[in-house]
Amino acid sequence: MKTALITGILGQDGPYLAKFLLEKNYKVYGMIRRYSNPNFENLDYLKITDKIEYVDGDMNDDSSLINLIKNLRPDEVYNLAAQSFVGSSWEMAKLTTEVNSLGVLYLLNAIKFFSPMTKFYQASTSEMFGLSNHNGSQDETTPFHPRSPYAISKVYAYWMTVNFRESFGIFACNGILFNHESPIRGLQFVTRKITDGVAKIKYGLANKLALGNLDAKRDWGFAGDYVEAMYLMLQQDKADDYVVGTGENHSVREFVELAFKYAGIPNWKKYVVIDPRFKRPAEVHALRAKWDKAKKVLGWQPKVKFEELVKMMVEADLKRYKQQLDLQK
Ligand code: NAP
Ligand code: F7E
Repeated sequence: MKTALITGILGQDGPYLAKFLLEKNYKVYGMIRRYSNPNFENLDYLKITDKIEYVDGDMNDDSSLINLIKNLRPDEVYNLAAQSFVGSSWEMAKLTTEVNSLGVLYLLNAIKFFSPMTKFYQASTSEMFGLSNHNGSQDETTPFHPRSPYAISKVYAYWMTVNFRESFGIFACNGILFNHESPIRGLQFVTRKITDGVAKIKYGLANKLALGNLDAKRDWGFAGDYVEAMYLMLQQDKADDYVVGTGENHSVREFVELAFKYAGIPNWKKYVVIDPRFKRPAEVHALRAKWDKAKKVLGWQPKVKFEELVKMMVEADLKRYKQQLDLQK
């Protein structure tokens, strides 16, 4: 039985990846921080909470990572833990750097010294491309131009991952993933904020949805599809870096329009207000993946299309609020 350690198990991608690996008969260890009351909601949603073995660790605490790697010596480590919200990274630049940059160095060092055969996946991001438009789409050769402390912290981690591969022969891969969403996406990210807001409006629990820049464009895919690409990267003969996305991009405005449409609410403009607090000091205007390498080498491709993704998220949030309201009756 293969073993995998997933950091960031309580987030969005952790549960989807864990489910995927459990179906492949892996023993899955999920790293969680010391909390008096950890939130297992996302794992509950996928019905896998009791199938994972939880281990303590914090990306800010190198000794906890050393202990884990030394004791578990897992076949694969998927590093998904991060301060992942771009919007907060300007206010929390130091914390973002410690978790997203130094945390990766600690993990790589632990692997190098205590379990050099462990394969390592680093959750890199399209945010690293930032302003690098590159004729409208970005691939593995596109130069980085990060626009936020979050993106900068991830550029450090990207290069450290490459460097441990080149310097010490560690099987370390970067998945440069474009935005991926799901019904368990964090509520502050724009897609889930919209679908949650739309559901509240539908049930009369809110009458406004405050957003920032509606013109920003992203290549949005489904998280459930993208975890397969993470796994495939670690099954190759040679470690490498891959861009993962859909090749289509859409604006925040288009997402809003569709979400209101799927909820059956006419005239979205009546509800959406622009609040400058949700605009960023430096915006990433448009991103679109050129994911040919993932298709050619990994044999991977996305399954869920944009319209389907919006519908899936709207329906899930409508169902959540309906269940809550039914319980209150
Ligand atoms: P997420 O929902 O924000 O989950 C991140 C997880 O990291 C959370 O469960 C959080 O734990 C954990 N974490 C934060 N600080 C930690 C620390 N000091 N020690 C241990 N754990 C810590 O993120 P996601 O959307 O699943 O994304 C997974 C990874 O992919 C992240 O690294 C993100 O930056 C990257 N990424 C995401 C996307 C995307 O579109 N989703 C695209 C490209 C790359 P708590 O639950 O305890 O707070
Ligand atoms: O913003 C605009 C905002 O916060 C998307 C993370 O998973 O994906 C994510 O980062 C766009 C931006 O995601 C609001 O200005 C408008 O242009 O959903 P987001 P993100 O910044 O793209 C990448 C790939 C990651 O790696 C990150 O970890 O939407 N926008 N109005 C808004 N964004 C938010 N959050 N809230 C608004 O009200």
